[in-house]
Amino acid sequence: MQISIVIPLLNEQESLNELHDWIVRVMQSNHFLYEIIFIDDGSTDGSWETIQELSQKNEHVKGIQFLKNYGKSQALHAGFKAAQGDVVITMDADLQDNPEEIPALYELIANEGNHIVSGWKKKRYDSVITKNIPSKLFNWAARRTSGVKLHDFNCGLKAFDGHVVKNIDVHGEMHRYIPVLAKNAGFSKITEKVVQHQARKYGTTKFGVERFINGFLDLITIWFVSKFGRQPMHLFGALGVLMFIVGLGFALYLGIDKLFLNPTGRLITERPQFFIALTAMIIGTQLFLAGFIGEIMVRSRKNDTRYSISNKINI
Ligand SMILES: Nc1nc2c(ncn2[C@@H]2O[C@H](COP(=O)(O)OP(=O)(O)O)[C@@H](O)[C@H]2O)c(=O)[nH]1
Ligand SMILES: [Mg+2]
Repeated sequence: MQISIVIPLLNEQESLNELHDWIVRVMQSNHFLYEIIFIDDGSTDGSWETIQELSQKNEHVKGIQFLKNYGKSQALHAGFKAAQGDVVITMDADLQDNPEEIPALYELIANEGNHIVSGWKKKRYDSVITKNIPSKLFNWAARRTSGVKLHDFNCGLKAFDGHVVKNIDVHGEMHRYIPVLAKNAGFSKITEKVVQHQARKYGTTKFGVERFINGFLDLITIWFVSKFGRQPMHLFGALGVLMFIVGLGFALYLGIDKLFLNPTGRLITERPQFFIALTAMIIGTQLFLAGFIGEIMVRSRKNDTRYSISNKINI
C-alpha cells in the first residue's frame, strides 16, 4: 500500500461523492496503490450511508464511524491507527483541499525523505475577519512557541511518513499541532508546500472563532507537556524546594531573632515575615506534592482509548 488518505468528517454528505470521484481519478491516473479511510465523527446528515455506498462501489474505500461526535483529533487518531500506507495523507472532506496535490506530496515524503509535509494555503478562500487575520496571529504564536517553522498549522492537507502517524498520540484538539507532536517524538524533517485552496462548495464551516482560543490554550499545553510532561518533578519539585527554602529562611530569622537577639520585641505573629514564611512553606510543600503526584501519574499511565467505534468497513 503506497498511500492512505485519511479523511475526518462531520456532516459533509453533499461533498463525499464528488470528493471520492476526484481522489479516485488522481489515484488511477498516477497508478497508486491506495486506500481512502473516511472517519465519520457522529454525522447526522447521512454521511455514513454515503460512505457505505462508496465502499460497496470501490473496495479501496474504508470507513470508521463514531457513535457520537468526538472531535477531529480523535477521528484522525482512529484513521492513523487503521492506515496501512507507506505515506499517509490527511485532507478535509469539504472539497476545500485539492486532491491533485496528492502526487506531489507523496513524492516529497517517499522520494525526498521528509517526515512531514504540511500544506500551506497561501491564498485562502475563507472569510478575512473570522479566519484569515486570527489565523495569521495564531500561526505566528504557534511558530514562536513550538519552534516549528510552518506558515499554516491548521491546514487539513498534510502528508506523513507512515511511521510518524503510528508514533504520535493525537487527542483533545491537538490536530492543529501534529507537526509539533511529531517533532517532540523525534521526527524532525518537517517541511511545507504551498497548496491550492478552494471556497467551500457545500455546507458551512464547523469551526468558529473559538477555535483560536482553544488553539492558544492547546499551544500552552503542548509547550508545557513537551518540556515537563515526562518529568513534572523537574519543574514543580524545583519550584517547591525553592519556595520552601525561602519560607524556612524567614522562619529561622524570626526564631533566632526572638530567642537570642531581641526577646522582648514584637510578637512573632505580629510581624510580616511570619506570614511570608508561612505562605512560602505551604506553597512550597504543595508544589512539591504536585510534582510528586505528576511523576506517579506519568509512571502509571495506561494507553487509554477515548473513542468508541460503532462500525467499520474493510478494517
Ligand atoms: N472528525 C471530525 N471532523 C470534523 C469536525 N469538525 C469539522 N470536521 C471536518 O474537518 C474539516 C475542516 O472543517 P471545516 O469546517 O471545513 O473548517 P474550515 O475549513 O477551517 O472552515 C472538514 O472535513 C470537516 O468535516 C469534527 O468535530 N470531527
Ligand atoms: Mg473547510
